[in-house]
Amino acid sequence: MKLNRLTVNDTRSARPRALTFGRALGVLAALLAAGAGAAHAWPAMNMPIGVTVLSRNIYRLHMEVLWVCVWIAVVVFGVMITAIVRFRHSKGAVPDTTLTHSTAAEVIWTIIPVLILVALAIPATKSLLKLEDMRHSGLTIRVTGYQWKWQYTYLGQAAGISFFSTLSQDSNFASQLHSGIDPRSVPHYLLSVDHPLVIPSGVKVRLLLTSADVIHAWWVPDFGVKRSAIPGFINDLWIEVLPGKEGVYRGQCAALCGRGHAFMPIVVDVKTPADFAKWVAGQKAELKQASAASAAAPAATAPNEAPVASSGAPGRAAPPALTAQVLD
Ligand SMILES: [Cu+2]
Repeated sequence: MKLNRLTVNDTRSARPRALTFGRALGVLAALLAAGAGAAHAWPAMNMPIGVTVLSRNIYRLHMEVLWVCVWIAVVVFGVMITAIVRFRHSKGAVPDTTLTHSTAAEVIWTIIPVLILVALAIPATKSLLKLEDMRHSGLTIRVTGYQWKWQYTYLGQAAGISFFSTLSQDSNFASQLHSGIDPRSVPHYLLSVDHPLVIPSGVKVRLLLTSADVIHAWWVPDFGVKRSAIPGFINDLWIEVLPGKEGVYRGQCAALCGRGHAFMPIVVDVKTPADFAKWVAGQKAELKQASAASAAAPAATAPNEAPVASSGAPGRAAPPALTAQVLD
């Protein structure tokens, strides 16, 4: 498009137009800067950075792509606004009807986006490959979804430890009709369990996910992972919580799995490797005690203890009456 110079008939001064053009660019720049700045400065608006190797990797990729998008927006909208303001009809511009095709322009506007996409695809592919790389894990845990609870069965060095993780009693009581309990008074309402999954920090933990009934999904936002637990299939994912980020992290089942879908939260207690080793030793001692007691009196099996390496239906004792009423 050619710009026709202003004619003498145009009596408007150039100053107000210059101000309008400058103001438009200023507003655009301010909006872009505010948007990009907010993504950094206001974590609530952005995706969580997380505490694992993978979540940090995903966040870094997300920010790289965001900045590429910001700069594309600056260039594209900048050119568009410049064209709209400077080459407007009221300023005397007339369309150039002679330019109907330009091979050079087409090559340029094809090659530049292709190069940008290739540049983005390289780190994205690296992250995807990393997500799927299950090698060299230090601990493997089988996770089985049930309507509506999770079972965690440790393999390898912690083999023998297996338990169910169900909604905590206080959330369970408060969730019932006419309970008279204000859910806001319950800490971590619907996000707390009786037995959290316990894992060590600084160790690559591989989770094998499956389900005993319908499709569930294991999702902890701070870990940057979510994967379906499908009956008859084994999916896997890995978590490596960064040292120094020990603590309790919460998530939920992320697949609509029935009436009690909202009542099967996920809680993960991340311990230092030394504390995790102590926890494993304690659990094994309890198991030994429980099996000795059950050998002496089979009816006295501790509640919430599932048989080791069990398959099919869980062998846990009947849950408390209230839990059974709500979650059966
Ligand atoms: Cu579920």
